[in-house]
Amino acid sequence: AAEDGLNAWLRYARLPDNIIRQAGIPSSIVALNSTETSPVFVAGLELQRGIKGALGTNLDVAHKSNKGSSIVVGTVDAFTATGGKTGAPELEEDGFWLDTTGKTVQILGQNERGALYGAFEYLSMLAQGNFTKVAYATNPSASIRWVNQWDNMDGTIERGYAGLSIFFKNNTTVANTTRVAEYARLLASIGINGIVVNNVNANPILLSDENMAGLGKIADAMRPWGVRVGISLNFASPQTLGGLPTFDPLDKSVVAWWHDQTDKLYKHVPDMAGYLVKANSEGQPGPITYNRTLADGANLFAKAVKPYGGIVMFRAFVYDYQHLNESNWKDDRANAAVDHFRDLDGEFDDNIIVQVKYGPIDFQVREPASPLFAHLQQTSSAIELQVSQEYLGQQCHLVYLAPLWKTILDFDLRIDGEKSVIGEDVLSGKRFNKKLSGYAAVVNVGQNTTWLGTHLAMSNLYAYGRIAWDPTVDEVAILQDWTRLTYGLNRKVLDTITELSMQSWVAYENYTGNLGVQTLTDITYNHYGPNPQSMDNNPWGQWTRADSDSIGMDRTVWNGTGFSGQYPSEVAARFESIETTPDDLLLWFHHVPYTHVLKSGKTVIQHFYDAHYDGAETASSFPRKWTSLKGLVDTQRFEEMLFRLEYQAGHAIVWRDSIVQFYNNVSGIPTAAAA
Ligand code: GCW
Repeated sequence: AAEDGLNAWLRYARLPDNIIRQAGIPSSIVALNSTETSPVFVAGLELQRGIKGALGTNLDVAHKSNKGSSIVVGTVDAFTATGGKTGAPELEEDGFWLDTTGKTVQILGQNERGALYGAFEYLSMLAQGNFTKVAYATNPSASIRWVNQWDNMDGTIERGYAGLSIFFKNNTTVANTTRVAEYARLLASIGINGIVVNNVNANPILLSDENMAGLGKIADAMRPWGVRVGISLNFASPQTLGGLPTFDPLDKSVVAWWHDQTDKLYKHVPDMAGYLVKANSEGQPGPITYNRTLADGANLFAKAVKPYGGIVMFRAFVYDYQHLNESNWKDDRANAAVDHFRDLDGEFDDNIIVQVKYGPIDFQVREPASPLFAHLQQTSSAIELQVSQEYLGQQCHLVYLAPLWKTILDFDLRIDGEKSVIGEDVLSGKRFNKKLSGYAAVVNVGQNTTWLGTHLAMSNLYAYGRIAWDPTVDEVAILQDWTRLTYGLNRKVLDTITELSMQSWVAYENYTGNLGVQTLTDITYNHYGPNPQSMDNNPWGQWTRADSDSIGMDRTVWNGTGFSGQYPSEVAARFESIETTPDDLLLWFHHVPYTHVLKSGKTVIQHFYDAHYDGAETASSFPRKWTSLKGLVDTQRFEEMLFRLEYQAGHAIVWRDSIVQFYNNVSGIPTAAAA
């Protein structure tokens, strides 16, 4: 069973015989590359494994075209070089053509990575018992589809909820890279092409000679799966590790030191994807220490990796927690990213991508989209999502995140009055004509055999990859693909997991923080459990400004922090006024009395009360609904999930009562309908 867990959605469980009979697939596999470490070679083996598992048929893998009917996987170029004829159109990088209509199944990639993705897509169909004849090309929406691990060198993981690191221990890289390769396989199956393996709060020790060699081994394990490795850097390394007197990014010795480190890294990892940098945020060192700009800092690394084709993901999550003061009505951490980056547009080298958290604060249960995307017109950008449920129940609560991400990706920023939907137009690079753009997600898998600590949490990783490939994809459809691949074809299982998952984010929002007030979780330490009192007077700038008669952050231009003015004019005008701000973001943008009447007709305070009862009620239905799957899901997963869902139902009550009581005490307004 542990092994099944590690296979996640790539279990290839045997289909029922009556379904297998309809398969009608070719009788051999041809993988058009015989180099064992190549993605196409690996794709051949994966096809063999998947078909054996799902259909019970043993197919041989050859590496040269044969005359009979076969499943051919390779690049378009390799295929046509052997005289193959294909209807494949011009493909983009990592794209592929899948044609199952002929006697030969064609899985042809623009590059080898694309061919591997095509093989996974074909297998996904087969494993779901879908033998429809198809012929289509698909290309990724964006070139950057990465995950970020927040793994520390000592083997712990920041905001990791699934055990210790699969990459590091005792300040070195692990010797056994089996799990690393298995992770790469999962990532490849959802189109992920890059990974940053260490925490953005980076330990310079990763740059020791021994660890660079270890990174080489990690990259070797992931390369066959088309996943390129990158690392997070600590800005002060020239001083703390290199022994230089300074880490000023414009100092010649510092520049030389970084170039030297980069050259050494590329000896070990010749295809290293690049660097990720968190600078001048939450105590991390950065260029501002020397009165240099963030662009000066980013450009230093960009120049070092440029000759190797590497890129720099530079995080926009920059704010100074030592200077936020709630007694100042105009202070607002939400302003920080745009304040820091607005004037730097145009100053970044072309191999730099500014990586922007989806909302202006920090992975809250509901946030408006970051306005920074509208200001990065000459600069490439990527969105940062979080598969790790840091503020969203830490994998102890079922929260399917795709619907939350969609509220951001589907949002139209109306930049300069033109359609500028974040996923489709901005992150695709189309709006500002960028080749480098896309997605990063904090994932934090660990040694736990479920990868994320609990079975259903993996739908989030799966959905992330599918959305990065195509942000317009339907969140229910991808959830159901994942469910069939992970739990089989039983209709009741499918319906139940769909129902629970699709209710889960709404429920979580209901029993945690409503109306855009943020998650109301503990902010000082672990970001888990109810702690509304910690949401004010903290130095982190995550405030609600709850007093005895009113609540919410006034982020208007006319009377507040001015944050709403960071959006392009149409959107700014909408959020500036209470009338046009949607209820679910009301307290994000406005400070109102508890008795303020929402568009729904309820008062703010009554909405809080009712939502908490509703949310807890929904959560309490989860274990009951899951129980109805007894016998339809294997015992281990059935029991383990039931345990989690029962816990969630109980914790939702704790949440409900804490929040209701807290606001009842603060406001003195009784709950009208809750009883
Ligand atoms: O929200 C905070 C997290 C930190 C994290 C930081 C960041 C890696 O609580 O743990 O540090 O965000 O994204 O840099």
